[in-house]
Amino acid sequence: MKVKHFRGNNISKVMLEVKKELGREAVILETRQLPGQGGSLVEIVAAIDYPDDHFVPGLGINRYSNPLAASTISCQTPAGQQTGFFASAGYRELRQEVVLMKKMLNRLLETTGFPGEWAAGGVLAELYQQLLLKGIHEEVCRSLLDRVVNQLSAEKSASRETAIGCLARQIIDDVPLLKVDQIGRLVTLVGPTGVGKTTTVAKLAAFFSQEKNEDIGLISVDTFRLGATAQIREYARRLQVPVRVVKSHAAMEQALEEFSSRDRIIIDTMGRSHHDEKGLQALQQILPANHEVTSFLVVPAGIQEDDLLDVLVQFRRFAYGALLFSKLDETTCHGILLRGCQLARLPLSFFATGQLVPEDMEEASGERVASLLLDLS
Ligand SMILES: Nc1nc2c(ncn2[C@@H]2O[C@H](COP(=O)(O)OP(=O)(O)OP(=O)(O)O)[C@@H](O)[C@H]2O)c(=O)[nH]1
Ligand SMILES: [Mg+2]
Repeated sequence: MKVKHFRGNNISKVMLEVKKELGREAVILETRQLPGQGGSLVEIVAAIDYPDDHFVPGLGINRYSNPLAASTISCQTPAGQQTGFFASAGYRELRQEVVLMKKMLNRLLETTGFPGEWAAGGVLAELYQQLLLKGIHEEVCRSLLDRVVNQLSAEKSASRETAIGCLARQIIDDVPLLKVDQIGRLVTLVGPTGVGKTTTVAKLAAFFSQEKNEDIGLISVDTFRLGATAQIREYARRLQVPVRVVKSHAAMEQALEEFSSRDRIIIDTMGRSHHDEKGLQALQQILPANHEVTSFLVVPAGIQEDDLLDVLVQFRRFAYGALLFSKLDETTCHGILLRGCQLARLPLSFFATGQLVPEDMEEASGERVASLLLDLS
Protein backbone atom coordinates (compact mmCIF):
# COMPACT_ATOMS: atom_id res chain seq x y z
CA MET A 1 0.00 0.00 0.00
CA LYS A 2 1.30 3.40 -0.94
CA VAL A 3 0.47 6.09 1.64
CA LYS A 4 1.12 9.77 1.00
CA HIS A 5 0.55 13.00 2.91
CA PHE A 6 -0.66 16.05 0.99
CA ARG A 7 -0.76 19.56 2.42
CA GLY A 8 -2.13 22.90 1.29
CA ASN A 9 -4.23 25.88 2.23
CA ASN A 10 -7.32 24.84 0.32
CA ILE A 11 -8.95 21.43 0.70
CA SER A 12 -10.26 21.33 -2.89
CA LYS A 13 -6.80 22.01 -4.28
CA VAL A 14 -5.26 19.37 -2.03
CA MET A 15 -7.89 16.86 -3.21
CA LEU A 16 -7.00 17.69 -6.81
CA GLU A 17 -3.38 16.98 -6.03
CA VAL A 18 -4.31 13.64 -4.46
CA LYS A 19 -6.26 12.64 -7.57
CA LYS A 20 -3.51 13.85 -9.88
CA GLU A 21 -0.83 11.92 -8.09
CA LEU A 22 -2.62 8.76 -6.91
CA GLY A 23 -5.45 8.58 -9.39
CA ARG A 24 -9.19 8.13 -8.91
CA GLU A 25 -8.74 4.91 -6.92
CA ALA A 26 -7.05 6.76 -4.04
CA VAL A 27 -8.59 6.21 -0.63
CA ILE A 28 -8.66 9.08 1.85
CA LEU A 29 -7.48 7.78 5.21
CA GLU A 30 -7.52 11.02 7.11
CA THR A 31 -8.27 14.72 6.68
CA ARG A 32 -7.18 17.19 9.33
CA GLN A 33 -6.66 20.85 9.97
CA LEU A 34 -3.08 21.64 10.99
CA PRO A 35 -2.24 24.34 13.52
CA GLY A 36 -0.29 27.41 12.40
CA GLN A 37 -0.41 29.66 9.37
CA GLY A 38 -3.69 31.22 10.45
CA GLY A 39 -5.25 27.80 11.03
CA SER A 40 -5.98 27.21 7.35
CA LEU A 41 -3.41 24.49 6.59
CA VAL A 42 -5.05 21.19 5.67
CA GLU A 43 -3.47 17.75 5.51
CA ILE A 44 -4.94 14.79 3.64
CA VAL A 45 -3.51 11.33 4.13
CA ALA A 46 -4.35 9.23 1.10
CA ALA A 47 -3.44 5.73 0.07
CA ILE A 48 -3.51 3.47 -2.89
CA ASP A 49 -3.16 -0.22 -2.48
CA TYR A 50 -1.36 -1.52 -5.53
CA PRO A 51 2.16 -2.77 -6.02
CA ASP A 52 4.41 -0.09 -7.44
CA ASP A 53 4.86 -1.87 -10.74
CA HIS A 54 1.09 -1.71 -11.37
CA PHE A 55 0.87 1.94 -10.56
CA VAL A 56 0.80 4.62 -13.22
CA PRO A 57 0.77 8.10 -11.63
CA GLY A 58 -2.29 10.13 -12.46
CA LEU A 59 -4.11 7.15 -13.93
CA GLY A 60 -4.46 4.98 -10.84
CA ILE A 61 -4.74 1.37 -11.98
CA ASN A 62 -5.68 2.00 -15.57
CA ARG A 63 -3.41 -0.76 -16.77
CA TYR A 64 -5.88 -3.29 -15.31
CA SER A 65 -8.99 -1.17 -15.23
CA ASN A 66 -11.33 -4.02 -16.17
CA PRO A 67 -10.78 -6.79 -13.60
CA LEU A 68 -12.65 -9.36 -15.66
CA ALA A 69 -11.13 -8.56 -19.03
CA ALA A 70 -8.06 -10.67 -18.42
CA SER A 71 -9.90 -13.89 -17.76
CA THR A 72 -12.73 -16.16 -18.73
CA ILE A 73 -13.72 -18.68 -16.07
CA SER A 74 -12.05 -19.24 -12.72
CA CYS A 75 -10.35 -22.58 -12.27
CA GLN A 76 -7.61 -24.31 -10.35
CA THR A 77 -5.27 -26.91 -11.83
CA PRO A 78 -4.90 -30.31 -10.08
CA ALA A 79 -1.52 -29.17 -8.77
CA GLY A 80 -3.29 -26.32 -6.94
CA GLN A 81 -1.92 -23.68 -9.25
CA GLN A 82 -4.44 -20.92 -9.87
CA THR A 83 -5.38 -20.05 -13.40
CA GLY A 84 -8.04 -17.97 -15.14
CA PHE A 85 -9.58 -15.15 -13.13
CA PHE A 86 -7.88 -16.17 -9.86
CA ALA A 87 -4.46 -15.77 -11.48
CA SER A 88 -5.33 -12.46 -13.08
CA ALA A 89 -4.24 -8.97 -12.10
CA GLY A 90 -7.93 -8.09 -11.71
CA TYR A 91 -8.35 -10.72 -8.99
CA ARG A 92 -5.23 -9.51 -7.15
CA GLU A 93 -6.57 -5.99 -7.26
CA LEU A 94 -9.91 -7.08 -5.85
CA ARG A 95 -8.14 -8.95 -3.04
CA GLN A 96 -6.03 -5.93 -2.26
CA GLU A 97 -9.12 -3.77 -2.08
CA VAL A 98 -10.70 -6.17 0.39
CA VAL A 99 -7.51 -6.15 2.48
CA LEU A 100 -7.50 -2.37 2.41
CA MET A 101 -11.15 -2.24 3.48
CA LYS A 102 -10.40 -4.57 6.38
CA LYS A 103 -7.50 -2.39 7.45
CA MET A 104 -9.69 0.68 7.31
CA LEU A 105 -12.40 -1.01 9.34
CA ASN A 106 -9.84 -2.03 11.95
CA ARG A 107 -8.63 1.52 12.05
CA LEU A 108 -12.19 2.71 12.54
CA LEU A 109 -12.62 0.23 15.36
CA GLU A 110 -9.47 1.51 17.05
CA THR A 111 -10.67 5.09 16.92
CA THR A 112 -14.29 4.61 17.93
CA GLY A 113 -13.58 3.69 21.51
CA PHE A 114 -14.52 0.01 21.64
CA PRO A 115 -13.40 -2.11 24.52
CA GLY A 116 -9.78 -3.21 24.06
CA GLU A 117 -10.84 -6.71 23.12
CA TRP A 118 -12.64 -5.46 20.02
CA ALA A 119 -9.82 -3.21 18.85
CA ALA A 120 -7.32 -6.02 19.31
CA GLY A 121 -9.00 -7.81 16.42
CA GLY A 122 -10.60 -10.58 18.51
CA VAL A 123 -13.64 -12.57 17.52
CA LEU A 124 -16.01 -9.71 18.45
CA ALA A 125 -14.18 -7.28 16.19
CA GLU A 126 -14.45 -9.84 13.41
CA LEU A 127 -18.18 -10.27 14.00
CA TYR A 128 -18.62 -6.52 14.12
CA GLN A 129 -16.98 -6.22 10.70
CA GLN A 130 -19.09 -9.05 9.34
CA LEU A 131 -22.30 -7.35 10.48
CA LEU A 132 -21.17 -4.04 8.97
CA LEU A 133 -20.46 -5.75 5.67
CA LYS A 134 -23.93 -7.30 5.78
CA GLY A 135 -25.28 -3.78 5.71
CA ILE A 136 -26.28 -3.47 9.36
CA HIS A 137 -26.27 0.05 10.67
CA GLU A 138 -23.19 0.81 12.75
CA GLU A 139 -25.16 1.70 15.89
CA VAL A 140 -27.12 -1.53 15.64
CA CYS A 141 -23.89 -3.53 15.34
CA ARG A 142 -22.48 -1.84 18.41
CA SER A 143 -25.61 -2.38 20.44
CA LEU A 144 -25.73 -6.06 19.49
CA LEU A 145 -22.08 -6.60 20.39
CA ASP A 146 -22.35 -4.61 23.61
CA ARG A 147 -25.04 -7.02 24.65
CA VAL A 148 -22.83 -9.97 23.72
CA VAL A 149 -20.00 -8.52 25.83
CA ASN A 150 -22.39 -8.08 28.75
CA GLN A 151 -23.66 -11.61 28.53
CA LEU A 152 -20.37 -13.41 28.12
CA SER A 153 -17.47 -13.47 30.47
CA ALA A 154 -14.16 -12.39 28.90
CA GLU A 155 -13.01 -16.00 28.84
CA LYS A 156 -16.09 -17.33 27.10
CA SER A 157 -16.20 -14.57 24.51
CA ALA A 158 -12.84 -15.75 23.24
CA SER A 159 -14.58 -18.81 21.82
CA ARG A 160 -15.92 -18.10 18.38
CA GLU A 161 -18.87 -20.51 18.68
CA THR A 162 -20.00 -19.10 22.01
CA ALA A 163 -19.81 -15.53 20.74
CA ILE A 164 -21.65 -16.37 17.53
CA GLY A 165 -24.33 -18.28 19.44
CA CYS A 166 -24.82 -15.37 21.80
CA LEU A 167 -24.91 -12.85 18.96
CA ALA A 168 -27.45 -15.00 17.09
CA ARG A 169 -29.70 -14.94 20.17
CA GLN A 170 -29.49 -11.14 20.34
CA ILE A 171 -30.48 -10.89 16.67
CA ILE A 172 -33.35 -13.33 17.14
CA ASP A 173 -34.58 -11.28 20.13
CA ASP A 174 -34.52 -8.13 17.98
CA VAL A 175 -36.68 -9.47 15.15
CA PRO A 176 -40.39 -8.84 15.76
CA LEU A 177 -42.68 -11.24 13.93
CA LEU A 178 -46.26 -11.26 12.75
CA LYS A 179 -47.49 -14.80 13.27
CA VAL A 180 -49.79 -16.38 10.72
CA ASP A 181 -52.69 -16.54 13.18
CA GLN A 182 -52.44 -12.76 13.64
CA ILE A 183 -53.10 -12.12 9.95
CA GLY A 184 -56.61 -10.88 9.19
CA ARG A 185 -59.12 -12.33 6.75
CA LEU A 186 -58.47 -9.51 4.31
CA VAL A 187 -54.85 -9.24 3.21
CA THR A 188 -53.52 -6.46 0.99
CA LEU A 189 -50.07 -6.23 -0.56
CA VAL A 190 -48.80 -2.75 -1.33
CA GLY A 191 -45.40 -1.52 -2.38
CA PRO A 192 -43.32 0.08 -5.11
CA THR A 193 -43.26 -1.21 -8.69
CA GLY A 194 -41.80 -4.57 -9.57
CA VAL A 195 -40.97 -5.66 -6.03
CA GLY A 196 -42.78 -8.99 -6.40
CA LYS A 197 -46.28 -8.23 -5.10
CA THR A 198 -48.24 -10.27 -7.64
CA THR A 199 -45.84 -13.20 -7.42
CA THR A 200 -46.09 -13.10 -3.62
CA VAL A 201 -49.90 -12.88 -3.76
CA ALA A 202 -49.83 -16.14 -5.70
CA LYS A 203 -47.43 -17.69 -3.16
CA LEU A 204 -49.66 -16.56 -0.28
CA ALA A 205 -52.75 -17.93 -2.01
CA ALA A 206 -50.99 -21.28 -2.36
CA PHE A 207 -49.78 -21.16 1.25
CA PHE A 208 -53.23 -20.48 2.73
CA SER A 209 -55.10 -22.85 0.44
CA GLN A 210 -52.65 -25.76 0.45
CA GLU A 211 -51.10 -25.56 3.92
CA LYS A 212 -54.00 -24.07 5.87
CA ASN A 213 -56.75 -25.64 3.82
CA GLU A 214 -58.58 -22.35 3.36
CA ASP A 215 -60.92 -21.14 0.63
CA ILE A 216 -59.20 -18.20 -1.00
CA GLY A 217 -60.48 -15.35 -3.17
CA LEU A 218 -58.12 -13.06 -5.07
CA ILE A 219 -58.81 -9.46 -5.99
CA SER A 220 -56.56 -7.48 -8.30
CA VAL A 221 -56.58 -3.71 -8.62
CA ASP A 222 -53.67 -3.93 -10.98
CA THR A 223 -55.25 -2.60 -14.15
CA PHE A 224 -52.49 -0.13 -14.84
CA ARG A 225 -49.65 -2.22 -16.23
CA LEU A 226 -49.97 -3.98 -19.57
CA GLY A 227 -50.26 -7.72 -18.99
CA ALA A 228 -50.81 -7.41 -15.24
CA THR A 229 -54.33 -8.80 -15.34
CA ALA A 230 -53.17 -11.76 -17.42
CA GLN A 231 -50.44 -12.47 -14.83
CA ILE A 232 -52.81 -12.70 -11.84
CA ARG A 233 -55.42 -14.60 -13.87
CA GLU A 234 -52.83 -17.19 -14.87
CA TYR A 235 -51.73 -17.69 -11.26
CA ALA A 236 -55.39 -17.98 -10.19
CA ARG A 237 -56.04 -20.55 -12.91
CA ARG A 238 -53.04 -22.66 -11.88
CA LEU A 239 -53.92 -22.48 -8.19
CA GLN A 240 -57.62 -22.96 -8.92
CA VAL A 241 -58.76 -19.97 -6.91
CA PRO A 242 -61.28 -17.36 -8.11
CA VAL A 243 -60.07 -13.88 -9.02
CA ARG A 244 -61.81 -10.54 -9.60
CA VAL A 245 -60.19 -7.57 -11.29
CA VAL A 246 -61.48 -4.22 -10.03
CA LYS A 247 -61.05 -0.67 -11.25
CA SER A 248 -63.07 1.29 -8.72
CA HIS A 249 -63.94 1.34 -5.07
CA ALA A 250 -67.51 0.24 -5.87
CA ALA A 251 -66.20 -2.76 -7.81
CA MET A 252 -63.92 -3.57 -4.87
CA GLU A 253 -66.87 -3.60 -2.46
CA GLN A 254 -68.81 -5.80 -4.85
CA ALA A 255 -65.94 -8.29 -5.14
CA LEU A 256 -65.64 -8.40 -1.36
CA GLU A 257 -69.35 -9.14 -1.17
CA GLU A 258 -69.00 -11.95 -3.72
CA PHE A 259 -66.19 -13.47 -1.65
CA SER A 260 -68.03 -13.06 1.65
CA SER A 261 -68.06 -16.80 2.28
CA ARG A 262 -64.32 -17.23 1.58
CA ASP A 263 -61.94 -17.85 4.49
CA ARG A 264 -59.45 -15.36 3.19
CA ILE A 265 -59.28 -12.68 0.52
CA ILE A 266 -55.91 -11.56 -0.82
CA ILE A 267 -55.73 -8.24 -2.64
CA ASP A 268 -53.00 -7.47 -5.14
CA THR A 269 -52.36 -3.81 -5.89
CA MET A 270 -50.76 -2.02 -8.78
CA GLY A 271 -47.16 -1.09 -8.23
CA ARG A 272 -46.71 2.60 -7.66
CA SER A 273 -43.52 4.52 -7.33
CA HIS A 274 -43.33 6.08 -3.92
CA HIS A 275 -42.77 9.41 -5.72
CA ASP A 276 -46.06 9.08 -7.66
CA GLU A 277 -48.39 10.96 -5.34
CA LYS A 278 -51.37 10.90 -7.73
CA GLY A 279 -51.05 7.18 -8.38
CA LEU A 280 -50.81 6.45 -4.67
CA GLN A 281 -53.93 8.49 -3.99
CA ALA A 282 -55.84 6.74 -6.78
CA LEU A 283 -54.92 3.36 -5.34
CA GLN A 284 -55.91 4.42 -1.85
CA GLN A 285 -59.37 5.35 -3.12
CA ILE A 286 -59.98 1.89 -4.57
CA LEU A 287 -58.83 -0.11 -1.57
CA PRO A 288 -61.39 -1.33 0.97
CA ALA A 289 -62.45 1.09 3.65
CA ASN A 290 -64.26 0.17 6.86
CA HIS A 291 -62.87 -3.36 6.77
CA GLU A 292 -60.27 -4.89 8.96
CA VAL A 293 -57.34 -5.41 6.64
CA THR A 294 -53.84 -6.72 7.25
CA SER A 295 -51.69 -4.78 4.88
CA PHE A 296 -48.19 -5.98 4.00
CA LEU A 297 -45.65 -3.53 2.65
CA VAL A 298 -43.56 -5.45 0.13
CA VAL A 299 -39.96 -4.28 -0.25
CA PRO A 300 -37.00 -6.00 -1.86
CA ALA A 301 -34.23 -7.11 0.51
CA GLY A 302 -31.70 -5.27 -1.63
CA ILE A 303 -33.26 -1.86 -0.95
CA GLN A 304 -31.01 0.90 0.41
CA GLU A 305 -31.86 2.31 3.82
CA ASP A 306 -32.61 5.81 2.48
CA ASP A 307 -34.98 4.44 -0.15
CA LEU A 308 -36.66 2.25 2.42
CA LEU A 309 -37.26 5.29 4.61
CA ASP A 310 -38.92 7.08 1.67
CA VAL A 311 -41.08 4.07 0.91
CA LEU A 312 -42.08 3.72 4.57
CA VAL A 313 -43.22 7.32 4.66
CA GLN A 314 -45.03 7.39 1.31
CA PHE A 315 -46.90 4.13 1.85
CA ARG A 316 -47.91 4.97 5.41
CA ARG A 317 -51.33 6.00 4.03
CA PHE A 318 -52.06 2.29 3.43
CA ALA A 319 -51.67 1.57 7.15
CA TYR A 320 -49.41 -1.41 6.54
CA GLY A 321 -49.05 -3.58 9.60
CA ALA A 322 -46.03 -5.67 8.68
CA LEU A 323 -43.11 -5.79 6.28
CA LEU A 324 -42.78 -8.50 3.68
CA PHE A 325 -39.26 -8.68 2.29
CA SER A 326 -38.97 -10.07 -1.22
CA LYS A 327 -36.00 -11.08 -3.38
CA LEU A 328 -33.84 -12.30 -0.50
CA ASP A 329 -32.06 -14.36 -3.12
CA GLU A 330 -30.89 -11.27 -4.96
CA THR A 331 -28.63 -9.86 -2.27
CA THR A 332 -25.99 -10.98 0.20
CA CYS A 333 -26.41 -7.90 2.41
CA HIS A 334 -29.39 -8.79 4.55
CA GLY A 335 -28.86 -6.14 7.23
CA ILE A 336 -31.97 -4.33 6.04
CA LEU A 337 -34.15 -7.18 7.35
CA LEU A 338 -33.19 -6.20 10.88
CA ARG A 339 -32.91 -2.48 10.25
CA GLY A 340 -36.23 -2.39 8.36
CA CYS A 341 -38.33 -3.55 11.27
CA GLN A 342 -36.50 -1.16 13.57
CA LEU A 343 -37.15 1.80 11.25
CA ALA A 344 -40.76 0.83 10.62
CA ARG A 345 -41.34 -0.34 14.21
CA LEU A 346 -43.26 -3.19 12.66
CA PRO A 347 -42.93 -6.95 12.51
CA LEU A 348 -41.77 -9.10 9.63
CA SER A 349 -44.32 -11.40 8.02
CA PHE A 350 -42.93 -13.48 5.15
CA PHE A 351 -39.77 -13.71 3.10
CA ALA A 352 -39.93 -14.23 -0.66
CA THR A 353 -36.81 -16.01 -1.74
CA GLY A 354 -37.11 -16.52 -5.48
CA GLN A 355 -39.35 -16.51 -8.53
CA LEU A 356 -40.90 -19.93 -8.08
CA VAL A 357 -44.53 -20.15 -7.06
CA PRO A 358 -45.37 -21.46 -4.52
CA GLU A 359 -42.11 -22.80 -3.12
CA ASP A 360 -40.00 -19.63 -2.87
CA MET A 361 -41.66 -18.18 0.19
CA GLU A 362 -41.31 -18.79 3.91
CA GLU A 363 -42.65 -17.41 7.15
CA ALA A 364 -40.20 -14.85 8.50
CA SER A 365 -38.18 -15.92 11.52
CA GLY A 366 -35.48 -14.47 13.71
CA GLU A 367 -33.44 -17.64 13.25
CA ARG A 368 -33.41 -17.12 9.49
CA VAL A 369 -32.33 -13.48 9.88
CA ALA A 370 -29.52 -14.50 12.26
CA SER A 371 -28.44 -17.24 9.91
CA LEU A 372 -28.30 -14.85 6.93
CA LEU A 373 -26.39 -12.21 8.88
CA LEU A 374 -23.90 -14.59 10.45
CA ASP A 375 -23.56 -16.89 7.43
CA LEU A 376 -24.75 -19.88 9.45
CA SER A 377 -26.16 -22.71 7.41
N1 LIG B 1 -35.32 -13.20 -7.59
C1 LIG B 1 -36.58 -12.98 -7.22
N2 LIG B 1 -37.43 -12.51 -8.13
C2 LIG B 1 -38.71 -12.29 -7.74
C3 LIG B 1 -39.13 -12.54 -6.42
N3 LIG B 1 -40.44 -12.21 -6.35
C4 LIG B 1 -40.79 -11.80 -7.59
N4 LIG B 1 -39.76 -11.84 -8.42
C5 LIG B 1 -39.69 -11.45 -9.83
O1 LIG B 1 -39.78 -10.04 -9.90
C6 LIG B 1 -40.44 -9.66 -11.10
C7 LIG B 1 -41.62 -8.75 -10.75
O2 LIG B 1 -42.56 -9.52 -10.00
P1 LIG B 1 -44.07 -9.08 -9.86
O3 LIG B 1 -44.71 -10.05 -8.93
O4 LIG B 1 -44.71 -8.89 -11.18
O5 LIG B 1 -43.86 -7.67 -9.16
P2 LIG B 1 -45.00 -6.62 -8.80
O6 LIG B 1 -44.59 -5.95 -7.55
O7 LIG B 1 -46.33 -7.26 -8.81
O8 LIG B 1 -44.84 -5.63 -10.03
P3 LIG B 1 -45.87 -4.45 -10.43
O9 LIG B 1 -47.25 -4.98 -10.30
O10 LIG B 1 -45.49 -4.08 -11.83
O11 LIG B 1 -45.58 -3.34 -9.47
C8 LIG B 1 -40.87 -10.94 -11.78
O12 LIG B 1 -39.90 -11.27 -12.74
C9 LIG B 1 -40.85 -11.98 -10.64
O13 LIG B 1 -40.62 -13.29 -11.10
C10 LIG B 1 -38.18 -13.04 -5.48
O14 LIG B 1 -38.44 -13.26 -4.28
N5 LIG B 1 -36.91 -13.24 -5.93
MG1 LIG C 1 -48.09 -6.76 -9.90
